Amino acid sequence: MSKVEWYTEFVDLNYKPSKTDLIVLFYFEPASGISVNEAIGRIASESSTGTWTTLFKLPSRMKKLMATAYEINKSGSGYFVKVAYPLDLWEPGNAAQLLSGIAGNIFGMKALKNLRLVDVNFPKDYIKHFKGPKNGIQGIRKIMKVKNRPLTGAVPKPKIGFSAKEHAEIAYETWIGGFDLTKDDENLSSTKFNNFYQRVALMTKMRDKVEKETGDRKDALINITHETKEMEKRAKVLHDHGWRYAMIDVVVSGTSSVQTLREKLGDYGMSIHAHRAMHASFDRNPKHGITMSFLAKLMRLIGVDQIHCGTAVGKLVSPRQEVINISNILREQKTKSYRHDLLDQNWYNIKPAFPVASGGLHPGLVPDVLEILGNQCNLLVSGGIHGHPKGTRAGAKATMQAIDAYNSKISLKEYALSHIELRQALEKWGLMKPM
Ligand code: CAP
Ligand code: MG
Repeated sequence: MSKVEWYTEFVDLNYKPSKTDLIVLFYFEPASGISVNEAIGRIASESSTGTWTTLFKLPSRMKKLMATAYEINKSGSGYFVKVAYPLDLWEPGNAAQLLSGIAGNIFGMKALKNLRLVDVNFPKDYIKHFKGPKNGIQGIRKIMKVKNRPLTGAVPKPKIGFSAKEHAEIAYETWIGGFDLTKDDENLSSTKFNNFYQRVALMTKMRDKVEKETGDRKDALINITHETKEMEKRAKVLHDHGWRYAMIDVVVSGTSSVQTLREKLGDYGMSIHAHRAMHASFDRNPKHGITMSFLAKLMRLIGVDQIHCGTAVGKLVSPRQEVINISNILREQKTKSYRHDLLDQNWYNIKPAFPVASGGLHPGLVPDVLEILGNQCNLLVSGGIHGHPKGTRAGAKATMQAIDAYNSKISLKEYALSHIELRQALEKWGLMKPM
């Protein structure tokens, strides 16, 4: 039978990528009966110009658009492979089209038992078509007037069910306890018991009250997630009420709406807080899906100012090395490659973004998280303040005391001797790591 497949034409183990190639690192396991070469040929082919069979007509210019699988490394029961993509494959500034290519059909190929998109190196000529964060780390610190410590925030808990009035009252307690931010939860948008527009109005009154009482900058991560036109409308309402952030659930909203809102919020000078709800549906399995570090990289490129990175010690799965990788990708101007988990990345003029540690945190875990992330992060401690024996305000104070203790290089135990709210928090939770 004549040769009907041409996958192996997408493999060249001696290929040297050009500086304009976009490089993708995949982990894969071939299905039984499929050779490594056939597997990597399929990955490179199906994510660029190929299909399953040789074609009647193949204009010679197509060769210039073919991806090339060029470097393989064995790892456990699978392999890592690097694939180089000619830049002309990718529409400038179109994140959704990139995902349709490198994270599309290839995940469904029968020839692969597992496939994981690990990381991407974006060349300068690709990066230059994206805005990156509007304010970034330095810009946010200037706006919020917070210098050398993490910014702190909390979500009212239970995560949904409060009226707009109750929500604003809890925000007041959170802010007066010393926190910078009050955050909507990922599943709060506008409900009959907590209408978005009413919440904004009441939160604005409370913010102005606390800013007057404390002289500190206070703000909120108010969730505008919805259909894109409504998101733009809600962004304008936040801007008109003097808010400096908007929150978007970026995975469920999709890269296209995040790009649209980056334009709109950028015009208002506002920062984007990116919640990553649904990420664990594709990043948790170490053998299949898409890494959180790639999602974080793509979101920094599009232009969120901060995104959740996990905690390594909290209630949600977030391996320590992954938290470190994500925070490096978000904060550094030049990310160094690490084993097979990370490719080099020069960010050129793209501003750094804040990693956000959240999920099962309480004052007793603050040193563990700051050990990993340092002060250049956001700490969201929600159940960990609203569950304090003396309530929200005391819980926020206890968390701020734990941060001060860490930065003064004093143990929590010693610091708690002279700080009652921290002592009360340690009496309830100690150093427990919630499951
Ligand atoms: C945390 C949280 C956050 C998760 C998100 C929640 O509340 O508000 O959404 O942290 O996870 O709903 O669970 P607690 P991640 O502080 O009370 O746990 O940050 O890993 O994306
Ligand atoms: Mg939440």
